[in-house]
Amino acid sequence: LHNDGLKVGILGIPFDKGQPRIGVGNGPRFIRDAGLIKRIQSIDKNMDIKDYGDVSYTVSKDVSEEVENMREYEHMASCCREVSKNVAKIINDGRICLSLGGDHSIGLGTVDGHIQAKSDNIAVLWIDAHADLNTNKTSATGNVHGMPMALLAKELSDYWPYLPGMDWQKPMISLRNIAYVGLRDVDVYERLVIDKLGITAFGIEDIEKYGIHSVINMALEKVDPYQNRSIHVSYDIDSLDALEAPSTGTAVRGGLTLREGIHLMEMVANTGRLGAIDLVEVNPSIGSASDVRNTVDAAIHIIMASLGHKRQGLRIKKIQEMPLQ
Ligand code: B3U
Ligand code: MN
Ligand code: MN
Repeated sequence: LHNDGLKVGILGIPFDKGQPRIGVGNGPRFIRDAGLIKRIQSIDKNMDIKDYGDVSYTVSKDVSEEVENMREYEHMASCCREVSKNVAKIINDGRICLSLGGDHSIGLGTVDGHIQAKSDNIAVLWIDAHADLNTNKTSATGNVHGMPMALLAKELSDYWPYLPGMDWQKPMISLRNIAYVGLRDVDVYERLVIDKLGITAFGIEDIEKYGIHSVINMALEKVDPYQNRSIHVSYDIDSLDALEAPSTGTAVRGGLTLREGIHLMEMVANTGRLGAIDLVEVNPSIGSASDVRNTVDAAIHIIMASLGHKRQGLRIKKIQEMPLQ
């Protein structure tokens, strides 16, 4: 029998201006250099993997205006426009799009591209310690990596001023189609919005209470009730505990274990409807060499689980290779 295998497209997005720390732009290089493609290929030799390289952008004239309390706005807007085009193209090529960040502001571009390619029929799991749901009026930092969800949400479009050079971006996703998992560092206004709009949100205490398996089942039931949507997982590495993934800009203790992160990705892989994954906020300039190694390795494990790698705890390795009696 001919096995076609998954088709995957890799997109590097070395963008670091959504937050103040240098280094996060090197995430794609470190993840690739740790053998990403070889390790993905080891899941299934029939998997068709194509590396589309890194996104580049120039700040165009129409984005040169500043927007209040959005640092490096013109860079984020210009970069995300390119990201969106590239992600849409990769998905239209029939591939699962794996985007390597970069900081999480690029989630605006990746989700937008996925929406364009799948004409709105997508569900988003935002796996993060943070809600990334600030507008420029509520943000205490002005860092745009704390804003992509608010830019994407239909329900919040009235809370933004006119954003020059963002006409390509339609806040098209309804907050009903998104679910948070792993929250534990949420700002006051973000909390208010989550409560007021009834956004599906599983904090770290819910994972404690119900376990990751039930939490993901509940989340998928909410955002993809008819099991017909293309699933977008935007995975912020800081969802993991700071001990598991220390090399990230805003590490928070008390997070997901790597095992929980892997399990949730295995569950998404099992749906057969994964359309796009973002793996963001790996910052190789933070921590020791072994911190960086652990963080990059955690990222690769998460990615592998999303692409069908199965842990072998109770499984016999390759049943078809065992001699028949
Ligand atoms: N909510 C804060 C902090 C933050 C958001 N995302 C990260 N940190 N990684 C903010 O700046 O909006
Ligand atoms: Mn984030
Ligand atoms: Mn985060």
